[in-house]
Amino acid sequence: TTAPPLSPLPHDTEGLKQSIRDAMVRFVGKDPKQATQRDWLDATSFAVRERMIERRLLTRRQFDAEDVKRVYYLSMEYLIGRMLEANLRNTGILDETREALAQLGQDYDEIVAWEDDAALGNGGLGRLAACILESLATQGYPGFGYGIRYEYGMFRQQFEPYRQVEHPDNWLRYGNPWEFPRAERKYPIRFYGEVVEHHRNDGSVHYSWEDGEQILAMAYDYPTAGYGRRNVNNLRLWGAKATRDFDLRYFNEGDYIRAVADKSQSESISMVLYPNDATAIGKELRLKQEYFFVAASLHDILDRHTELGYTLDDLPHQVAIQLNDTHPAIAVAELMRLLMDRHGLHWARAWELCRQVFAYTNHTLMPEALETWPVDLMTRVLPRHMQIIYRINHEFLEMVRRRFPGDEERLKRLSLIDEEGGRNVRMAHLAVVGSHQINGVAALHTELLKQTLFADFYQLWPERFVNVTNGVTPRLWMIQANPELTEFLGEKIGHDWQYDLERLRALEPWVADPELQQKFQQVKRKNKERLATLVRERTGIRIRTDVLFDVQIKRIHEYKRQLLKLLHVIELYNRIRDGENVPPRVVIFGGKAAPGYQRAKDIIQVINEVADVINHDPQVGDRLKCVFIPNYEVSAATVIIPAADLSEQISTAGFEASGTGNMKLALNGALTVGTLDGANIEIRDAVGEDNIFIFGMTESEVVAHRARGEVPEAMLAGRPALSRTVEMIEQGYFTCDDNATHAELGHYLRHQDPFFVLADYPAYREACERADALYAQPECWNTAALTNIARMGYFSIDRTVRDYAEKIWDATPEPVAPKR
Ligand code: 26Q
Repeated sequence: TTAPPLSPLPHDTEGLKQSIRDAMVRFVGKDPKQATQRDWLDATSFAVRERMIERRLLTRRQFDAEDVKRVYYLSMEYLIGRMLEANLRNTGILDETREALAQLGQDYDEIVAWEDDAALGNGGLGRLAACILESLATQGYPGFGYGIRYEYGMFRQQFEPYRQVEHPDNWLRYGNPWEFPRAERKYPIRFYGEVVEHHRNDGSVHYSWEDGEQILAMAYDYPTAGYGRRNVNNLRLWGAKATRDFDLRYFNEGDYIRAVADKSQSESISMVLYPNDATAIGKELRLKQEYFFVAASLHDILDRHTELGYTLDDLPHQVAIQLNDTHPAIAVAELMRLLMDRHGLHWARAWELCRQVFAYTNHTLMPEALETWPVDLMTRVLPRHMQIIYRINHEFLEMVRRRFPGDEERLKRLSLIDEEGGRNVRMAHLAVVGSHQINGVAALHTELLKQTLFADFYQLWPERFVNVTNGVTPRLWMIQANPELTEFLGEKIGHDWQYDLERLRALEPWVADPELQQKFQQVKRKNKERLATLVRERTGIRIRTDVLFDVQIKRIHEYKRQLLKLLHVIELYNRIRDGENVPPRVVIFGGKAAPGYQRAKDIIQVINEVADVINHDPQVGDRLKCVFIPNYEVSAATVIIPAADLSEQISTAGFEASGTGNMKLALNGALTVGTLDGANIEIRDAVGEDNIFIFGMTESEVVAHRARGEVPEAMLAGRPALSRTVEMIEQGYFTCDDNATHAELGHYLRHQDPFFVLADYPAYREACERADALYAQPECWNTAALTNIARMGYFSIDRTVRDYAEKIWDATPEPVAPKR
């Protein structure tokens, strides 16, 4: 088949203006005179999407014509944020479109703000997936995302007035101009049913999976544009659709209402994102979601592979599949099933291919976040997969037995089935044995994986474990979020850093330059004003912009220790009321608690109550403000991060796999106050000890401290200020109606404190004081901040993606056109 020639669309202001006007009539169906701002958003989006899809087809043609290896990223989450501005920027028509809208009498900034965030993810893991896709396209890799088209993304957070309440995120309510529904790309996905054995004449046994229920997975494509290149890749999200069988089954019985109800029941698979980011839940619907998108994606990948004329033997040369945590790990069993039951391969050959294709990224060491599925549940929902998992386990444990004869304990530790407390499938073990490479997301994290969680596997296959330190995309987190700093950098060192972030180093000779520092300070101030406006609009609180902005933005979790920051805030409050001259600051929190995570929700409530007391105390005035910005999301992050002076990265050492907010904040010239955890360690190595405030127990000190088993309360001895703070919480000083929650939280700190908030507090307070002291010397502070920016090159997602390409995928970039 010959592809039709494409007539290129104009990319200048006049041409864009025409396209937007046309789209208003042809797609939105409105006279521009009647159009609302949302209509302008839609019309503009259509004009951009036309230009992207054109490049998408050209990119595909080139990949198809050449013998490229394709990389598939399987992730349950993509935390993308707003798409219009990102697509305009990466397509290279942002300025022209802004001008076109102005000529049409519209304000660009107001228009883009109408778009809902695509919040198809919880936090770090989902945002990393979005950054990786953007970088794959920017660097010209043939890399494609697969995921779920949740109809409801991450819930919206409100405070009523202190407690978190969740509201559904109906982001598709008004339609979505960015997606291309592919009605012809529908795959049937089976659940339940049973496995039938077939005995052939040659004595071989074959299996088929039959009956049960089927639903359809339908493709929705989201083009993903590279920055400064013509490459446009694809993110394919699957939506659940009922099969026609559904109708017939009940229509014949005349039960029409039930038929329609069952239809919508089966379509609920892709209805909602599970809002848990640190605790695995054993819900049947979650398992069905995982299998649903994995089965559809693998079917699609194999179809494309054969359509392109390749054989199964070519699979490892043409295809790499990256598993984003264990959420898609059932893919290992599914590919085995397809290769054997559908394509007739023998076990050994199928297993060889599988192992060469898959690689697995781990994002957590926390036991409660590790996925396991009850064997009973898996047997019922995915009977053939359970069978295959048993066989994988059998072959694997036989191998272990040969290498470590008589070591029964080792077999138990390594088994894919956890036999303690009911039988459960360990998805991480399935992912490890099914992959040729396993990676952690920061140096410390990978070392801990090797020494603890996967120690036995590391002993078997040391060569399979590699580190790939996370990164962030400078396109969103610098160019888009911080246009003023981008311009400032452009004036001083040009624009090369946008493609090669290491080139930020060119800034180093000038970090102490007074003129440059003054400009930097002006940029920060403008960004603070932008944030102050957002804070006023969302909370009614007025904050000054001439003081230190101290920011902790991330999911709420005990191990991330928002409580440590809160104790410090309360101590500052006490010192102000005691008449001490405390340096002024604004403390900003943002982040969501999983709806079922009571402790995290209590922490939010208490922070809000403490903030309310402080913010209304006339004795405090504007020397201290504390703000919890509701509904922290990607679009809010792009306003908060450029305004930050201090970046709070204060997790208990050994618990934060990497962190990526730490990188975004440092890139925008915030100094980190942080523990030696996750990527903080590598950030310290990059920026130097003098340009970061490190404090607290190291990972091994945490282990030793825990082993001593001291009561947390003992940490209060000889610490009157800290004791007073804890007492104020437990005595309900900050609440008028909910003493119970405060008393409970106080008790928790005194008697449980599983993440050593009290033990690390003195060191933390001291680190905050070092920060205050440096902030009092603006030249020193600005030098350190600019040095942070200059040395953040390593934390570009482009470096991360190249590491994956070289260490794991063996993939090479295929740029469609040189940089424009
Ligand atoms: C699992 C089973 C059932 C329901 C939900 C889940 C689930 C969902 C999301 C478990 C974990 C997550 C998300 C984890 C996550 O975001 N981890 C973060 O990943 C970042 C990127 O590598 C790291 O920087 C962070 O340190 C890590 O916490």
